[in-house]
Amino acid sequence: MRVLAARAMSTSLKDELAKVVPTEQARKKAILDAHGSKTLGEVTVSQAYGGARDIECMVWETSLLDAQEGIRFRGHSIPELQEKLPRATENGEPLPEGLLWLLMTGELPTDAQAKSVTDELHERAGLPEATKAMLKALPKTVHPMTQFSMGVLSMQSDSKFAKAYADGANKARYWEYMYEDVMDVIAKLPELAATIYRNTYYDGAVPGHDASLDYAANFAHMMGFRHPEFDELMRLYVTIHSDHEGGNVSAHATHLVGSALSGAYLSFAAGMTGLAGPLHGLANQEVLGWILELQRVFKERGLEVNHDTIREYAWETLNSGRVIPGYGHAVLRQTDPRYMCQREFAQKYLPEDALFQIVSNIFEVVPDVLTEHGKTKNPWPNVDAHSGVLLMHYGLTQHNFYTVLFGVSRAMGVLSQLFWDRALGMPIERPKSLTSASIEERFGAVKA
Ligand code: CMX
Repeated sequence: MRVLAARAMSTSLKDELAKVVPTEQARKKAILDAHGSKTLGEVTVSQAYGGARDIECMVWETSLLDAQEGIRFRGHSIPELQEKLPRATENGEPLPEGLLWLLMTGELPTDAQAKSVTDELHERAGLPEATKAMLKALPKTVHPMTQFSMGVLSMQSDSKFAKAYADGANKARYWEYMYEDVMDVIAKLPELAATIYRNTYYDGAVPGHDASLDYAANFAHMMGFRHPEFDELMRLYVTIHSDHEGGNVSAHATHLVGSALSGAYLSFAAGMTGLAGPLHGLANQEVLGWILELQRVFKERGLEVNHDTIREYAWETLNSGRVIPGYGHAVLRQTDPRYMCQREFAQKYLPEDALFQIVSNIFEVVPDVLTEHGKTKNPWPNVDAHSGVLLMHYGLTQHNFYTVLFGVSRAMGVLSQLFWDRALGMPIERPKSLTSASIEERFGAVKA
């Protein structure tokens, strides 16, 4: 009854989108009519070989990254979101449900609108029995991220978009079916992730879904955590990891696969297999591994943790041909604001934590080491350099699970955009590729 009352008071997300979609479709048409033939820039041979860095060739509505300032979600920086989005507690962290409203509609929600998203996600939650059975049957040695992608794929037969397409849906209505899939996937992820967590590290018993809690607190609860500070951490975590414009691997993979009209389950699973790579989302697992190894080696060698010993350890890593995880970025050229807000969380809640002290020491030393090393274009920490220490503090110690948390969050950004891809009628992606021989033919062969 409580849920129904809250819904009646506020506009539902789908009703709001029904108003916004035609406006945005008209806007896209106007932009193309006025500016369609203008150039966004040139592409060099280095960029073709170099991971398409900085080539502006994709439209991504939900967020935009500035190399110096960091990410803005629909125009709002992270500190602004912390101030303006609805929260569960006074002076607490933003509710990810409010962020989802913002990402989808472009407007900050009222408390009632955020609550309507919370309620809608609760109503759509629940894993199919076949998914639970499949996860249970997997060996505990299967990496949690592999389980996560498999779990998402296993639910694809419930795709309302795929069914509507098979039934001959009109293109003009794609967005309605995509909305259904997007909300269903986001709603089911906390239980999927919690089931993987409880199966892999415990006895498989998952605490029951609690619809009286917000999305992040219920997620924490289903993993087996009941600590108000951990709930706040999850709210912050799910909010800040959600989106990082369109070119990163998980976002681009979701968008690319979706362009073939694969629905939200197939597209998001593709994004998650990309997030599972160590240069992308798996870096949060790698960071914790690097810090714990540092602790182990220092203990073995009888070293104390200080700037000199950390500097030496960082050089050992670099000299052995490995990267320092959590540092560097393809686009950012400053400390990631997602790192800074996690640091502020640590300063507020766990200033004396031993691992936090190490992370702070690393922050004071590694940028100088990487600058001296002279290779990386950005010596500053990214989002992954901090999250593990916060999770460890509250007892989430299994660091090969960390990327799954990233994945739950990332769904909000990449699936909001997938919704807009269909609403705006984005076509199948098909950039032009070249061979080395074709480049030599065009510009001249050179002696190797
Ligand atoms: N440690 C050591 N070397 C690094 C480095 C780091 N943290 N970051 C970059 N470099 C090296 C690159 O490996 C590259 O070396 P080569 O020329 O030998 O190939 C050189 O510096 C130039 O790289 P770049 O242009 O500065 O960075 P890229 O855009 O190629 O790569 C990234 C970006 C994030 C993959 C890279 O900085 C990296 O590997 N960082 C460590 C892993 C990490 O933290 N990833 C998480 C990123 C955030 C996320 O997606 O979740």
